[in-house]
Amino acid sequence: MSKFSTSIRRKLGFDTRKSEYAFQKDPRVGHISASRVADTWVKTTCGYCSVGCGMLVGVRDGKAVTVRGNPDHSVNHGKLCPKGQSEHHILTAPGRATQPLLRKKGKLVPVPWDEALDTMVERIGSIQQKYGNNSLGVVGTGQLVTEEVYTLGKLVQLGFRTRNNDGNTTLCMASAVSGYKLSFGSDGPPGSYEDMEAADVVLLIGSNIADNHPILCQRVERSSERTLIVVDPRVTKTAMMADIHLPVKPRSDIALINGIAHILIREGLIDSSYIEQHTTGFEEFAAYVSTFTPQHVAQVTGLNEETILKVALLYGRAKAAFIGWTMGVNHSTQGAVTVTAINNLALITGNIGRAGAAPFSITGQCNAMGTRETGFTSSLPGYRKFEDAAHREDLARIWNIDIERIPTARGLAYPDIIEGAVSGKIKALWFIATNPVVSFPNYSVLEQALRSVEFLVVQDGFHPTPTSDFADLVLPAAIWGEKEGTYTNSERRVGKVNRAVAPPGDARTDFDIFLDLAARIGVREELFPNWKTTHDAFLEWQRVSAGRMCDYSKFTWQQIEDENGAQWGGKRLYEDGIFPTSDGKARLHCVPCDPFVEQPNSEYNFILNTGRTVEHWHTRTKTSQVAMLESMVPNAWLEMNPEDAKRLNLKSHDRVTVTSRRSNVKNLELRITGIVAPGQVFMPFHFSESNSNLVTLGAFDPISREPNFKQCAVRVERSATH
Ligand SMILES: Nc1nc2c(c(=O)[nH]1)N[C@H]1C(S)=C(S)[C@@H](COP(=O)(O)OP(=O)(O)OC[C@H]3O[C@@H](n4cnc5c(=O)[nH]c(N)nc54)[C@H](O)[C@@H]3O)O[C@H]1N2
Ligand SMILES: Nc1nc2c(c(=O)[nH]1)N[C@H]1C(S)=C(S)[C@@H](COP(=O)(O)OP(=O)(O)OC[C@H]3O[C@@H](n4cnc5c(=O)[nH]c(N)nc54)[C@H](O)[C@@H]3O)O[C@H]1N2
Ligand code: SF4
Ligand SMILES: [Mo]
Repeated sequence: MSKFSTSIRRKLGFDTRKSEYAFQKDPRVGHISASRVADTWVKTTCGYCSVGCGMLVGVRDGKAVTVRGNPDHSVNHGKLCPKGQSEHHILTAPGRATQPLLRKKGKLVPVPWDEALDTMVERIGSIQQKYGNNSLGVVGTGQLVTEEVYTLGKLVQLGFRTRNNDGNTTLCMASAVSGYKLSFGSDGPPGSYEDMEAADVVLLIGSNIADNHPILCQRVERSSERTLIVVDPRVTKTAMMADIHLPVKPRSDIALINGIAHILIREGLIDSSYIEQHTTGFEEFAAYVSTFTPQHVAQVTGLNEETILKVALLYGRAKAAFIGWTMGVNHSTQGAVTVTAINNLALITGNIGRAGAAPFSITGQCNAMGTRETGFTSSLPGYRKFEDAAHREDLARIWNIDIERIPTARGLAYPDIIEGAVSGKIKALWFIATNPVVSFPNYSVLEQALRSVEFLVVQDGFHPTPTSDFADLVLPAAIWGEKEGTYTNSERRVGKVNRAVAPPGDARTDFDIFLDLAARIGVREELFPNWKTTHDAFLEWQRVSAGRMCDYSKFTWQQIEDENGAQWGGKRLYEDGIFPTSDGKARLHCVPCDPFVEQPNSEYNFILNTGRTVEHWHTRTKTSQVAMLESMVPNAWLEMNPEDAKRLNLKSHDRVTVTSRRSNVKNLELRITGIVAPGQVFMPFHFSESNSNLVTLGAFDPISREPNFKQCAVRVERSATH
């Protein structure tokens, strides 16, 4: 447990010995009840989003009683958003899972750990014996510490010997990963947060940072030195902050980006020497985008030609331009190629590898990056490739195992694991720190999968959850605040995560559960020799990542703790313009703009968009337990434009039903607002009781396998009154 330094204590305005007294007198703090006065402060990193804010958890009598932003942390300079600010409340929430539960005669009943894990090993073993090793599907998460993700990958692929290992990150960042690989030859966000401040043009595409990465907003505060352009069909809070908002028609982004490239080439606003030295495919690309005339682009996007021209000129004339994107880009059947289109823009203008200049995926979960780097899912640990024999040899040597043990191709991606369960290929499922009943698209297929498998394990910090209700075995896990390791944020900053309190009841860390399972299947000594703590996993991961792009061998746990994080790869990648491709050059891609899959028609006449709000986190296992957050947004809603509401004769707060070809969601509170354009509606996906994924579409990007969460066709009616 690390106590925070005297300098921080002084900055926070209280004396080391008399902290209670000083806190209460601090006018910024107001009155603090004695029960919230900490006796110890534990330095850590926020466990919600990928911004990666540094924080201090105040502990008193073994309980987390308060949280403060770490004033010395370069990411947040002491600030926290409402979720971070109330994070300690989740640790003692009544919904925590505290004991293993095994389904007996149809009911989940408490069992000791030994029985739980023996049963798991026995059931999975007999299923694998009967149907083959790959009949086990495992779905992990971007919410474990890196050391746990690394351990899980080895355990699943080398211990349980199934290739069908993926994570909820395929619902999230997979398109960014695929797009980076297609353009640059490797994953890895090239820039840093400070590039947002240094840029004179910041273009955010499908990214609502005001709700979802609030602490990044201070980086793009209004300034005469910088133009903020936001591309989003909705007038989000982020769009309201912008100098220019481009309310594109849903999924017309590729046309806009190609159109900007066309104007840049036409106007000579490109960096010919960068193109010549560091890219391939320019001639073909230039010919391809020449058909994306402003006139054509205006028609596809719904923007006017002057605006398109203005934005292109701003981008082209910028000394340094930054493009950030999030789920408005990734959540699409064309997600991966949209990312390459974004990368094209950066490459032809040389806006990469310089201060203020980067194409930059803003990630989602606190440790989505850690899973990408260590993951044994869509690639081998350390951004290595399954298909590269030299990479497999590397790992076999470090792990001291036979190279034949390492698969030569990735297994099924998450959506294909689910389809596999429906078709009978997958017979056992193990979910770790993810809640697919609320988060996976097209619920009815997911439900079929959960009901079809012979054994379902759900390992979660909370119970019941909509998914753990289906489980044959529930494993109670420690969560953020109860374990030690690292998270890596969007800007590749590895931050230290510390244990402030003990987990409740019999809950154990995911790491302990993994090692215990390894012992029970007889691979602990072979795969995890002498490992006791997550630090042992970190030490091995340092060796595995050494010399790779995501090199963790350059810093120790202590260093990242003391220095409030360290960025692997430094501030920015590709400063030398050399890319990890066969010829060292980045690839320009010709990207067609196809209409999204399920277009509205006369019966399903609205386009449904789904997403987030600042107060809630995903499926609300955590934030529904925090009174302040839950009371601010207690229920789901549907946003509709006044024009449509008038036509349908609906009033604000009416209860409405949203129906797609798959199912419906009833009794949503109607919000009539100009935030959404006519013909479009929006609902949050946070609420299991009004589950947006009952109606969303099971359509996936052919490259990244990411779902098209952001558009499907629905109709809206007043809900029947009972
Ligand atoms: N408060 C809060 N913060 C979070 C999370 C949370 O649950 N709650 N989750 C975290 C995670 S895991 C993630 S991935 C991030 C997600 O962060 P964001 O991607 O910012 O979140 P979303 O609301 O899913 O979608 C962003 C925007 O995409 C827009 N969009 C929809 N269709 C299109 C389109 O065709 N083109 C364009 N250009 N835009 C479109 C939507 O209107 C929406 O405003 O947030 C992280 N931060
Ligand atoms: N319609 C629609 N659907 C979406 C999206 C959308 O925009 N629209 N967004 C998608 C995106 S980007 C994402 S990232 C996913 C997120 O979807 P999920 O991964 O399902 O979301 P969470 O609610 O974060 O689920 C994490 C689970 O892990 C548990 N947990 C937390 N910490 C720990 C831990 O340390 N150990 C263990 N074992 N359990 C823990 C929590 O209690 C929770 O049940 O949703 C996707 N689904
Ligand atoms: S912005 Fe993200 S990392 Fe920072 S406090 Fe909020 S949820 Fe936590
Ligand atoms: Mo996400």
